[in-house]
Amino acid sequence: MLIRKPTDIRPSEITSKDNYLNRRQFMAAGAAAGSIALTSPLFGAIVPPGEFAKLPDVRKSRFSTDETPTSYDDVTTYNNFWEFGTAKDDPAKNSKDFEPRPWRITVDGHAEKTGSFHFDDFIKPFDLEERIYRMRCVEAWSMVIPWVGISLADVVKHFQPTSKAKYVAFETLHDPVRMPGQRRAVLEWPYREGLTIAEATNPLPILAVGLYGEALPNPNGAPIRLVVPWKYGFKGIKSIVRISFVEKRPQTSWNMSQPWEYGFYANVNPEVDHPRWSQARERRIGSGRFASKQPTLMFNGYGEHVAHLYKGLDLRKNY
Ligand SMILES: Nc1nc2c(c(=O)[nH]1)N[C@H]1C(S)=C(S)[C@@H](COP(=O)(O)O)O[C@H]1N2
Ligand SMILES: [Mo]
Repeated sequence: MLIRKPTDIRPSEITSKDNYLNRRQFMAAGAAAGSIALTSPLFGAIVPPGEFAKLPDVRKSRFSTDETPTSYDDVTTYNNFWEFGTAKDDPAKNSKDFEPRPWRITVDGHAEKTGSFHFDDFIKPFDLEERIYRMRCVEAWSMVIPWVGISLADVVKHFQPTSKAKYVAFETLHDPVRMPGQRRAVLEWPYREGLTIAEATNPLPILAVGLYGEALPNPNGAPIRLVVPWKYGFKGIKSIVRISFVEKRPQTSWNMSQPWEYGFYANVNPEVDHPRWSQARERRIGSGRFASKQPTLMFNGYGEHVAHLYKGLDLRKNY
């Protein structure tokens, strides 16, 4: 692992976030120069992988868990990202040449502000925060990921949705040339997801633009993806190109493909089995082949922040 001391980081590297994506520097140079550092100024004990340039001006968040983060290696090589293949190690292998730039994000629908923005301009108004979140896949495995992102609630408020906007819909890039998995009809492309306005303005969801202090790696949804820690991982749509404020509940990819298994809400719920398996326990990735499974928590442990959103909903029917 290539790592540097804080003192090895030139001040010129810690600049505004406007152009950090241009700074995607491979650290081989640092290694050649003989740097052998151990901690990062931003992450204390978490040793960043040192592949990309560090993201500047990242604040810590009170919403972070103090559980040990899953290794960078596991986070970036055990993925679901069907645009690059359906096996867990496919995204890392097949997204190597993907260039997440230039990148535009279109914001449309029922909002005072809409438009099409370059990635850098899109994120410029917002603060970067490190959010270490527990993540739970519907396939009964979990990770702890030190994301860096911007608050989705801040983004929603910035665009000023009108009273007609009841939901926020998201779409992934549709480009079978750049995303070879889209040449097969394993899902109806583009990948789609959605949240209610109340969910999208809850303080927890973020649009992640990095992890382990650095720009988001391709297998994790570069350059920008959704992270909703109390929901199953499939809500966390990757490589977003469109955000729409809509009146009707939007279609979502997994609900379209297998409605009898995947609903709109997708809240982590140990009490309701998936039709083909239990959701009561989970395997923490990296904890070893023989590690015992741990219990899954209601709302993935984030109930104090989100349970009120579902008061009065039967969570067995509204899954
Ligand atoms: N566009 C897109 N987004 C996606 C997926 C996908 O196949 N395509 N898979 C989802 C699923 S099922 C999970 S569990 C998470 C995995 O995120 P990670 O690989 O960064 O851990 O991404 C979600 N976002
Ligand atoms: Mo998932």
